[in-house]
Amino acid sequence: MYYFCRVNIHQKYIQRCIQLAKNGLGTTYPNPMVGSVIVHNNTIIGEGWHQKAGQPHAEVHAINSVKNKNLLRESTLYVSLEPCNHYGKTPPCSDLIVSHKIPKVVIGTTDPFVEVAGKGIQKLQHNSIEVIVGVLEKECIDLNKRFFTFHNKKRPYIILKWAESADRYMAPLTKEIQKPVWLSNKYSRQIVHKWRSEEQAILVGTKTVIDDNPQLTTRDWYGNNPTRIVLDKKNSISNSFAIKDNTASTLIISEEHFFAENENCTVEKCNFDNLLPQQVVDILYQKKLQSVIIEGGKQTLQSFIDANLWDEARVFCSPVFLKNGLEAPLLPQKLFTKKQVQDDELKLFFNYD
Ligand code: AOF
Ligand code: ZN
Repeated sequence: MYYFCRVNIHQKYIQRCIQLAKNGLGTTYPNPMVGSVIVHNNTIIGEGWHQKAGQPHAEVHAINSVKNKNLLRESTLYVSLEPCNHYGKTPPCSDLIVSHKIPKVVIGTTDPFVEVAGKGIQKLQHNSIEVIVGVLEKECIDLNKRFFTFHNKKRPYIILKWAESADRYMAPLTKEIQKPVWLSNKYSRQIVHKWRSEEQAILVGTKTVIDDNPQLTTRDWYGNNPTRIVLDKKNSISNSFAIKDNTASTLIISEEHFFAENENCTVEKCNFDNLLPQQVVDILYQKKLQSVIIEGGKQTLQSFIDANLWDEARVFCSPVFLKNGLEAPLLPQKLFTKKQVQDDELKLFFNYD
């Protein structure tokens, strides 16, 4: 009796690399999350992951963790991202692999960073190391979707978030009518704060600031506060709004040229009448922000959808009917039959395959 195994041996170890890499969630930025294992005679003899930008890469930790270094000459090194070949904050991992005479390297995916992109693989091959590339490639790219989008598309990874009623309204028409509890209960708030802590920036329009006076922080979770971005065309948000407090840094994108009075605020000028979403993502790219979560309102969300500048939409859906109100943003129709994860109250849409 035997079982057919769908996962081959390389996939098994790259899967372990991905698992190790995730230990770095939230601490490696602007570097990617990377995991590495070293296998000798079907046994893992070393493991490591990249913990923090400026610190050693995954392969260095994996190699250092091997007790008997002589075994490296008969081992395979697995790594979820192509070993680097440049002097950045740390020296090239490719040189380290060559110096330890590791005969075989299995890689999840190539590195999109121009300093590396294929050069790490070349260096290994030129030193007669057997290289296999592309094991669980999709999973390895997905692990670092922000890093890949930033380097390949020259813009941050863009997540849209909103809540809507069963009849697709975002809010009642008048502020006097309270939003139903589900639109903002303590559980949805906590998950939203967790999401915020995973991104480098959070963006809203002027109306959201003036209507809701949000803080846009991660106070119901933990981790870093993202940089707050507000589209404030006419510089109409006064210093009394929470978004201008000192809990996090704020970037105001405006048509006006003015100096922010608070030291945690900076201002960037933009032409609001001409392809605003593209100008905004260009500014975020220049500021090296690899991801942004857009939390509204309707006009802002819809402008990014219409410009096709989004990667993921996270929509809280309620069974409650509002019957009237501010209509929810509309995603392209094709997505409703495409990839969609459906939960009772949360739908996820992806703008890529
Ligand atoms: C690897 N293994 O674990 C990571 C890699 O400034 P540095 O020296 O830290 O280099 C950063 C770049 O190196 C980063 O942009 C990415 O291309 C690669 N990251 N490479 O072989 C790792 N974190
Ligand atoms: Zn490296």
